[in-house]
This record gives sequence, structure tokens and C-alpha cells, in this order.
Amino acid sequence: MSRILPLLTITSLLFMASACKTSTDNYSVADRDHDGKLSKSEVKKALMTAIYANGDPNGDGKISFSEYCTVDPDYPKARFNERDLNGDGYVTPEELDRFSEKSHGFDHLVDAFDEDGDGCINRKEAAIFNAHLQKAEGDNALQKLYHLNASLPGSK
Ligand SMILES: [Ca+2]
Ligand SMILES: [Ca+2]
Ligand SMILES: [Ca+2]
Repeated sequence: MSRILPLLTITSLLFMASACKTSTDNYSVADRDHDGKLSKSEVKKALMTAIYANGDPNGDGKISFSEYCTVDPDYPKARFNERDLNGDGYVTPEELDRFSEKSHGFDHLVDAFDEDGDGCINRKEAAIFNAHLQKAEGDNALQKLYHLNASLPGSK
């Protein structure tokens, strides 16, 4: 049962509201410049937001190392330090945004689902992405994304 919450968060990615309490769907929330489509940068930020959506149980707006370990138990220290850009011992939403800009870990994933090759993920492409993600192996959001990434043609 303990794995259900993160799975729900990630499998509903880009569709249902998780970061947002209104009826706005996740796609609209992820579309930060409101141009009706998701750029690669917007998708990567949405992935980050979804992965760490349950990472702040005490609700102080930042993720401590102990909170981080519950979301990303595989290599928490290394990954936490990568994301804590100012080294103050907390990962903030702003740091996750900046980290997703400089990280290329999910670039291939985004490219693979950009069916029409316009550099953006439209709603139809997001639906296909979502369907694949639901079927991906893994116990948490990050593992599912990594497994999906590794299963794509052309990934190393
Ligand atoms: Ca957009
Ligand atoms: Ca920090
Ligand atoms: Ca596209």
C-alpha cells in the first residue's frame, strides 16, 4: 500500500491535478507559458514536480534530506546534493526547476514521445506518454521513468 501514492502521482502526470487543487488538469498546470503545448523544458519541470510531489510532508515548502530519502531511496545522497544547488541542506521547487533545465536525463524520453517532431508535447502525445508510463516497471516515480527511458529505442 505504501507505494500507491507516488504511483498515482506519476501515472496521472500531465493529466490530473496533483500540484493544483482546482479542477485544472496537470497538462494546463505544466503549460507554464500558457501557449497550449508543453515545451521540452515544461515537460521536464513537470516530471520533477511530479516526482517530488510527495517529498514535503511537513509542508514547509522545501525538501530536507530525510524527506528526500522517502521519495528517492536509491542514491539519495548523491542525487540530493545534485539538486541542492546552493548547498543549504534543502531542495526547493526553484532548485528543482533549475536542475531540470541543466539536466539532460529526460531529454531522450521527451524526444521519443514527440511524435510530430515539433519539439513540444501536445495532449495526444502526452496521452501516449502517460499510457507507457503506467505500464513501466518500478516501485516509485523515478524508477518508472528510468525504466521507461531505458526501454525506448535508441537509448543507451
Ligand atoms: Ca507551453
Ligand atoms: Ca537548497
Ligand atoms: Ca509534438
